[in-house]
Amino acid sequence: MDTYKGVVIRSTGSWCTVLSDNGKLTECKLKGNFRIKGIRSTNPLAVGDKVEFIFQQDIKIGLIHTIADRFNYIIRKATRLSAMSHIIAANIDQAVVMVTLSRPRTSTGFIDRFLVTAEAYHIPAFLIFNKCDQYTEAEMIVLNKMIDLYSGLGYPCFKTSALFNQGIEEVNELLRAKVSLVAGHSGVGKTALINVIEPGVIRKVGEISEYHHKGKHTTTFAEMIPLSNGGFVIDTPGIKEFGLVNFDKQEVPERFPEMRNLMHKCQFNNCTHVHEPGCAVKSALAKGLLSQSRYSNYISIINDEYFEETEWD
Ligand SMILES: Nc1nc2c(ncn2[C@@H]2O[C@H](COP(=O)(O)OP(=O)(O)OP(=O)(O)O)[C@@H](O)[C@H]2O)c(=O)[nH]1
Ligand SMILES: [Mg+2]
Ligand SMILES: [Zn+2]
Repeated sequence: MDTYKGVVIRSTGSWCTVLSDNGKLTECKLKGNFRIKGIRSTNPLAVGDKVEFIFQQDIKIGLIHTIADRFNYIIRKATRLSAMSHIIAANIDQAVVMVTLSRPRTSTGFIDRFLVTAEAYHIPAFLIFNKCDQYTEAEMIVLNKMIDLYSGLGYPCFKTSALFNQGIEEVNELLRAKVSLVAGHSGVGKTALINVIEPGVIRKVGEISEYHHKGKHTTTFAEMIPLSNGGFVIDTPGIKEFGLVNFDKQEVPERFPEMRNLMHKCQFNNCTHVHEPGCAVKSALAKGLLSQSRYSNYISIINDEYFEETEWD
Protein backbone atom coordinates (compact mmCIF):
# COMPACT_ATOMS: atom_id res chain seq x y z
CA MET A 1 0.00 0.00 0.00
CA ASP A 2 1.30 3.39 -0.96
CA THR A 3 1.37 6.38 1.35
CA TYR A 4 0.97 9.83 -0.19
CA LYS A 5 1.52 13.31 1.19
CA GLY A 6 -0.59 16.31 0.36
CA VAL A 7 -2.56 19.31 1.49
CA VAL A 8 -6.30 19.55 2.22
CA ILE A 9 -7.85 21.96 -0.28
CA ARG A 10 -11.54 21.34 0.55
CA SER A 11 -13.10 20.00 3.67
CA THR A 12 -16.74 19.23 4.31
CA GLY A 13 -17.11 17.53 7.66
CA SER A 14 -15.37 14.18 7.61
CA TRP A 15 -14.63 14.15 3.86
CA CYS A 16 -11.98 16.23 2.22
CA THR A 17 -10.11 16.68 -1.03
CA VAL A 18 -6.34 16.37 -0.85
CA LEU A 19 -3.93 17.76 -3.43
CA SER A 20 -0.94 15.40 -3.41
CA ASP A 21 2.63 16.38 -4.06
CA ASN A 22 2.29 14.62 -7.44
CA GLY A 23 -0.49 17.06 -8.46
CA LYS A 24 -3.38 14.56 -8.14
CA LEU A 25 -6.63 15.20 -6.28
CA THR A 26 -7.94 12.45 -4.00
CA GLU A 27 -11.15 12.26 -1.97
CA CYS A 28 -10.10 11.27 1.52
CA LYS A 29 -11.46 10.66 4.96
CA LEU A 30 -9.94 10.18 8.36
CA LYS A 31 -9.08 6.68 9.43
CA GLY A 32 -11.89 5.37 11.66
CA ASN A 33 -10.41 5.71 15.12
CA PHE A 34 -8.53 8.95 14.54
CA ARG A 35 -8.64 11.31 17.54
CA ILE A 36 -7.40 14.86 17.56
CA LYS A 37 -6.12 16.25 20.81
CA GLY A 38 -6.50 19.80 21.98
CA ILE A 39 -9.11 21.67 20.02
CA ARG A 40 -12.81 20.98 20.33
CA SER A 41 -13.65 21.63 16.76
CA THR A 42 -16.56 20.89 14.48
CA ASN A 43 -14.10 20.06 11.71
CA PRO A 44 -11.16 17.85 12.57
CA LEU A 45 -9.61 18.50 9.17
CA ALA A 46 -9.21 22.03 7.90
CA VAL A 47 -8.23 23.52 4.59
CA GLY A 48 -4.46 23.92 4.61
CA ASP A 49 -3.78 20.84 6.74
CA LYS A 50 -0.81 18.79 5.62
CA VAL A 51 -1.74 15.12 5.70
CA GLU A 52 -0.53 11.64 4.83
CA PHE A 53 -2.92 9.07 3.47
CA ILE A 54 -3.03 5.54 2.13
CA PHE A 55 -4.89 5.10 -1.13
CA GLN A 56 -7.41 2.24 -0.98
CA GLN A 57 -7.41 0.86 -4.51
CA ASP A 58 -10.64 -1.13 -4.05
CA ILE A 59 -12.81 1.80 -2.97
CA LYS A 60 -10.74 4.56 -4.63
CA ILE A 61 -10.48 6.74 -1.59
CA GLY A 62 -7.64 7.86 0.63
CA LEU A 63 -7.57 7.10 4.33
CA ILE A 64 -5.76 9.81 6.26
CA HIS A 65 -3.60 8.48 9.07
CA THR A 66 -1.43 11.52 9.89
CA ILE A 67 -2.14 15.24 10.19
CA ALA A 68 1.03 17.29 10.55
CA ASP A 69 1.20 19.75 13.44
CA ARG A 70 -0.30 23.07 12.37
CA PHE A 71 2.08 26.00 12.55
CA ASN A 72 -0.98 28.20 12.93
CA TYR A 73 -4.71 28.25 12.29
CA ILE A 74 -7.55 30.72 12.32
CA ILE A 75 -10.51 29.64 14.35
CA ARG A 76 -13.93 31.01 15.12
CA LYS A 77 -16.78 29.86 17.25
CA ALA A 78 -19.11 27.45 15.51
CA THR A 79 -22.03 29.59 16.68
CA ARG A 80 -22.15 32.53 19.00
CA LEU A 81 -22.87 30.53 22.14
CA SER A 82 -21.30 27.26 21.17
CA ALA A 83 -18.45 25.66 23.07
CA MET A 84 -17.25 24.19 19.80
CA SER A 85 -15.08 26.07 17.40
CA HIS A 86 -14.61 25.92 13.69
CA ILE A 87 -11.16 26.01 12.16
CA ILE A 88 -11.38 28.26 9.14
CA ALA A 89 -7.96 27.32 7.78
CA ALA A 90 -4.56 26.07 8.89
CA ASN A 91 -0.93 26.81 7.99
CA ILE A 92 -1.52 30.31 6.63
CA ASP A 93 1.28 32.67 5.59
CA GLN A 94 -0.86 35.80 5.39
CA ALA A 95 -4.43 36.96 5.89
CA VAL A 96 -6.31 39.34 3.66
CA VAL A 97 -9.53 41.04 4.68
CA MET A 98 -11.64 42.25 1.80
CA VAL A 99 -13.61 45.38 2.53
CA THR A 100 -16.39 47.24 0.75
CA LEU A 101 -17.75 50.56 1.98
CA SER A 102 -21.25 49.87 0.73
CA ARG A 103 -23.18 47.02 -0.86
CA PRO A 104 -22.35 45.47 1.59
CA ARG A 105 -20.99 47.83 4.21
CA THR A 106 -17.98 46.63 6.20
CA SER A 107 -17.60 48.25 9.61
CA THR A 108 -14.26 49.17 11.13
CA GLY A 109 -15.33 46.92 14.03
CA PHE A 110 -15.22 43.94 11.70
CA ILE A 111 -11.88 45.01 10.23
CA ASP A 112 -10.30 45.55 13.64
CA ARG A 113 -11.51 42.19 14.97
CA PHE A 114 -10.01 40.54 11.94
CA LEU A 115 -6.69 42.35 12.40
CA VAL A 116 -6.61 41.54 16.13
CA THR A 117 -7.16 37.88 15.28
CA ALA A 118 -4.33 37.93 12.73
CA GLU A 119 -2.06 39.66 15.27
CA ALA A 120 -2.92 37.05 17.89
CA TYR A 121 -1.76 34.33 15.53
CA HIS A 122 1.21 36.40 14.30
CA ILE A 123 -0.05 36.24 10.74
CA PRO A 124 0.78 39.28 8.53
CA ALA A 125 -2.46 40.99 7.49
CA PHE A 126 -3.49 43.08 4.47
CA LEU A 127 -6.61 44.94 3.42
CA ILE A 128 -8.15 44.93 -0.02
CA PHE A 129 -10.75 47.62 -0.70
CA ASN A 130 -12.83 46.19 -3.53
CA LYS A 131 -15.59 47.64 -5.74
CA CYS A 132 -13.67 50.90 -6.14
CA ASP A 133 -15.64 51.41 -9.35
CA GLN A 134 -18.90 51.98 -7.48
CA TYR A 135 -18.10 54.58 -4.83
CA THR A 136 -19.26 58.17 -4.74
CA GLU A 137 -16.72 60.93 -4.23
CA ALA A 138 -17.70 61.18 -0.58
CA GLU A 139 -17.15 57.45 -0.16
CA MET A 140 -13.77 57.69 -1.87
CA ILE A 141 -12.73 60.29 0.72
CA VAL A 142 -13.70 57.91 3.55
CA LEU A 143 -11.91 55.08 1.80
CA ASN A 144 -8.69 57.08 1.45
CA LYS A 145 -8.84 58.02 5.12
CA MET A 146 -9.19 54.36 6.04
CA ILE A 147 -6.23 53.54 3.85
CA ASP A 148 -4.15 56.24 5.57
CA LEU A 149 -5.13 54.86 8.96
CA TYR A 150 -4.45 51.19 8.28
CA SER A 151 -1.35 51.60 6.17
CA GLY A 152 0.00 53.92 8.90
CA LEU A 153 -0.45 51.06 11.37
CA GLY A 154 1.59 48.76 9.15
CA TYR A 155 -1.19 46.95 7.27
CA PRO A 156 -0.65 47.36 3.52
CA CYS A 157 -3.83 48.38 1.65
CA PHE A 158 -4.87 47.72 -1.93
CA LYS A 159 -7.64 49.26 -4.01
CA THR A 160 -9.31 46.96 -6.53
CA SER A 161 -12.22 46.49 -8.83
CA ALA A 162 -12.79 42.87 -9.77
CA LEU A 163 -15.38 44.07 -12.25
CA PHE A 164 -13.04 46.42 -14.14
CA ASN A 165 -9.77 44.59 -13.57
CA GLN A 166 -8.24 47.35 -11.47
CA GLY A 167 -5.41 46.78 -9.01
CA ILE A 168 -5.21 43.12 -9.99
CA GLU A 169 -1.47 43.02 -10.76
CA GLU A 170 -0.56 44.30 -7.27
CA VAL A 171 -2.80 41.70 -5.63
CA ASN A 172 -1.34 38.99 -7.84
CA GLU A 173 2.13 39.99 -6.59
CA LEU A 174 0.91 39.97 -3.00
CA LEU A 175 -0.34 36.39 -3.36
CA ARG A 176 2.75 35.05 -5.13
CA ALA A 177 4.21 31.88 -3.57
CA LYS A 178 2.30 32.33 -0.31
CA VAL A 179 -0.72 30.68 1.31
CA SER A 180 -3.20 33.53 1.74
CA LEU A 181 -6.51 33.44 3.53
CA VAL A 182 -9.10 35.78 2.03
CA ALA A 183 -11.96 36.72 4.36
CA GLY A 184 -14.70 39.33 4.41
CA HIS A 185 -18.47 39.71 4.45
CA SER A 186 -20.65 37.87 1.97
CA GLY A 187 -20.89 39.83 -1.29
CA VAL A 188 -17.68 41.89 -1.06
CA GLY A 189 -16.32 40.08 -4.12
CA LYS A 190 -13.82 37.56 -2.77
CA THR A 191 -14.67 34.93 -5.35
CA ALA A 192 -15.01 37.50 -8.14
CA LEU A 193 -11.47 38.74 -7.46
CA ILE A 194 -10.04 35.22 -7.36
CA ASN A 195 -11.75 34.50 -10.68
CA VAL A 196 -9.98 37.49 -12.22
CA ILE A 197 -6.61 36.50 -10.78
CA GLU A 198 -6.95 32.86 -11.81
CA PRO A 199 -9.33 32.74 -14.76
CA GLY A 200 -8.62 29.05 -15.49
CA VAL A 201 -11.24 27.78 -13.09
CA ILE A 202 -14.25 30.03 -12.77
CA ARG A 203 -15.99 29.78 -9.44
CA LYS A 204 -19.52 30.75 -8.61
CA VAL A 205 -20.12 34.41 -7.86
CA GLY A 206 -23.31 35.57 -6.14
CA GLU A 207 -25.64 38.51 -6.36
CA ILE A 208 -26.19 41.26 -3.87
CA SER A 209 -29.73 41.43 -2.57
CA GLU A 210 -31.38 44.62 -3.79
CA TYR A 211 -33.15 45.01 -0.49
CA HIS A 212 -30.45 44.37 2.12
CA HIS A 213 -27.43 45.28 -0.01
CA LYS A 214 -25.82 42.14 1.31
CA GLY A 215 -24.40 39.05 -0.31
CA LYS A 216 -26.20 35.72 -0.29
CA HIS A 217 -23.48 33.40 0.98
CA THR A 218 -22.57 31.99 -2.39
CA THR A 219 -19.38 30.34 -1.19
CA THR A 220 -20.42 27.84 1.46
CA PHE A 221 -17.16 26.28 2.61
CA ALA A 222 -13.53 27.29 2.56
CA GLU A 223 -11.57 26.20 -0.46
CA MET A 224 -7.90 26.44 -1.27
CA ILE A 225 -7.16 27.39 -4.87
CA PRO A 226 -3.71 26.78 -6.36
CA LEU A 227 -2.54 29.84 -8.34
CA SER A 228 -0.29 29.73 -11.38
CA ASN A 229 2.09 32.13 -9.60
CA GLY A 230 2.90 29.38 -7.08
CA GLY A 231 0.66 30.72 -4.33
CA PHE A 232 -2.49 29.31 -2.82
CA VAL A 233 -5.48 31.40 -1.97
CA ILE A 234 -8.11 30.28 0.48
CA ASP A 235 -11.56 31.57 -0.46
CA THR A 236 -13.78 31.55 2.61
CA PRO A 237 -17.53 31.82 3.02
CA GLY A 238 -18.59 35.35 3.94
CA ILE A 239 -18.11 35.83 7.64
CA LYS A 240 -20.59 37.98 9.52
CA GLU A 241 -18.45 38.44 12.55
CA PHE A 242 -15.30 37.08 14.02
CA GLY A 243 -15.61 35.36 17.35
CA LEU A 244 -12.35 35.85 19.10
CA VAL A 245 -11.71 32.48 20.64
CA ASN A 246 -9.04 31.47 23.00
CA PHE A 247 -7.53 34.63 24.26
CA ASP A 248 -7.17 36.74 27.24
CA LYS A 249 -8.48 40.30 27.68
CA GLN A 250 -5.12 41.49 28.94
CA GLU A 251 -3.48 40.47 25.70
CA VAL A 252 -5.76 42.60 23.54
CA PRO A 253 -3.79 45.88 23.78
CA GLU A 254 -0.75 44.05 22.45
CA ARG A 255 -2.77 43.15 19.37
CA PHE A 256 -3.17 46.86 18.56
CA PRO A 257 0.21 47.98 17.19
CA GLU A 258 -0.40 51.62 18.17
CA MET A 259 -1.15 50.60 21.78
CA ARG A 260 1.69 48.11 21.90
CA ASN A 261 4.07 51.02 21.28
CA LEU A 262 2.62 53.18 24.06
CA MET A 263 1.63 50.81 26.85
CA HIS A 264 4.99 50.80 28.58
CA LYS A 265 4.47 54.52 29.29
CA CYS A 266 1.27 53.98 31.30
CA GLN A 267 1.55 54.60 35.04
CA PHE A 268 0.28 51.12 35.92
CA ASN A 269 1.69 48.10 34.20
CA ASN A 270 -1.67 46.34 34.35
CA CYS A 271 -3.42 49.37 32.81
CA THR A 272 -6.50 48.44 30.79
CA HIS A 273 -6.46 51.89 29.11
CA VAL A 274 -10.07 52.51 30.10
CA HIS A 275 -10.23 54.46 33.37
CA GLU A 276 -6.77 54.44 34.96
CA PRO A 277 -4.90 57.66 35.74
CA GLY A 278 -1.61 58.26 33.94
CA CYS A 279 -2.68 56.22 30.92
CA ALA A 280 -0.46 56.95 27.91
CA VAL A 281 -3.04 55.49 25.52
CA LYS A 282 -5.83 57.76 26.76
CA SER A 283 -3.58 60.79 26.70
CA ALA A 284 -2.49 60.04 23.12
CA LEU A 285 -6.16 59.65 22.22
CA ALA A 286 -7.01 63.02 23.77
CA LYS A 287 -4.23 64.62 21.70
CA GLY A 288 -5.65 63.08 18.54
CA LEU A 289 -2.60 60.88 18.05
CA LEU A 290 -4.65 57.68 18.10
CA SER A 291 -7.66 56.86 16.02
CA GLN A 292 -10.97 57.15 17.85
CA SER A 293 -12.51 54.31 15.83
CA ARG A 294 -9.67 51.97 16.69
CA TYR A 295 -9.97 52.86 20.37
CA SER A 296 -13.77 52.37 20.36
CA ASN A 297 -13.32 49.00 18.71
CA TYR A 298 -10.76 48.09 21.35
CA ILE A 299 -13.33 48.87 24.05
CA SER A 300 -15.97 46.84 22.27
CA ILE A 301 -13.59 43.90 21.88
CA ILE A 302 -12.61 43.81 25.55
CA ASN A 303 -16.29 43.99 26.55
CA ASP A 304 -17.26 41.27 24.14
CA GLU A 305 -19.09 38.30 25.57
CA TYR A 306 -16.91 36.01 23.48
CA PHE A 307 -14.24 36.49 26.11
CA GLU A 308 -16.36 34.67 28.65
CA GLU A 309 -15.43 31.47 27.01
CA THR A 310 -12.63 29.76 28.89
CA GLU A 311 -13.04 26.06 28.33
CA TRP A 312 -10.24 25.43 25.89
CA ASP A 313 -7.65 22.81 26.66
N1 LIG B 1 -19.32 46.85 -8.96
C1 LIG B 1 -18.58 45.81 -8.58
N2 LIG B 1 -19.17 44.64 -8.31
C2 LIG B 1 -18.39 43.60 -7.92
C3 LIG B 1 -16.99 43.72 -7.79
N3 LIG B 1 -16.50 42.52 -7.34
C4 LIG B 1 -17.56 41.70 -7.20
N4 LIG B 1 -18.71 42.34 -7.55
C5 LIG B 1 -20.06 41.77 -7.54
O1 LIG B 1 -20.44 41.51 -6.18
C6 LIG B 1 -21.26 40.33 -6.12
C7 LIG B 1 -20.73 39.36 -5.07
O2 LIG B 1 -19.48 38.83 -5.48
P1 LIG B 1 -18.89 37.45 -4.91
O3 LIG B 1 -17.55 37.28 -5.52
O4 LIG B 1 -19.85 36.33 -5.05
O5 LIG B 1 -18.77 37.80 -3.35
P2 LIG B 1 -18.13 36.88 -2.19
O6 LIG B 1 -17.35 37.81 -1.31
O7 LIG B 1 -17.40 35.73 -2.77
O8 LIG B 1 -19.46 36.41 -1.40
P3 LIG B 1 -19.72 35.03 -0.58
O9 LIG B 1 -19.22 33.89 -1.39
O10 LIG B 1 -21.18 35.01 -0.39
O11 LIG B 1 -18.97 35.16 0.72
C8 LIG B 1 -21.30 39.78 -7.55
O12 LIG B 1 -22.50 40.21 -8.15
C9 LIG B 1 -20.10 40.41 -8.22
O13 LIG B 1 -20.27 40.55 -9.61
C10 LIG B 1 -16.39 44.97 -8.11
O14 LIG B 1 -15.18 45.18 -8.04
N5 LIG B 1 -17.23 45.98 -8.51
MG1 LIG C 1 -17.64 33.69 -2.62
ZN1 LIG D 1 -3.01 52.75 29.73
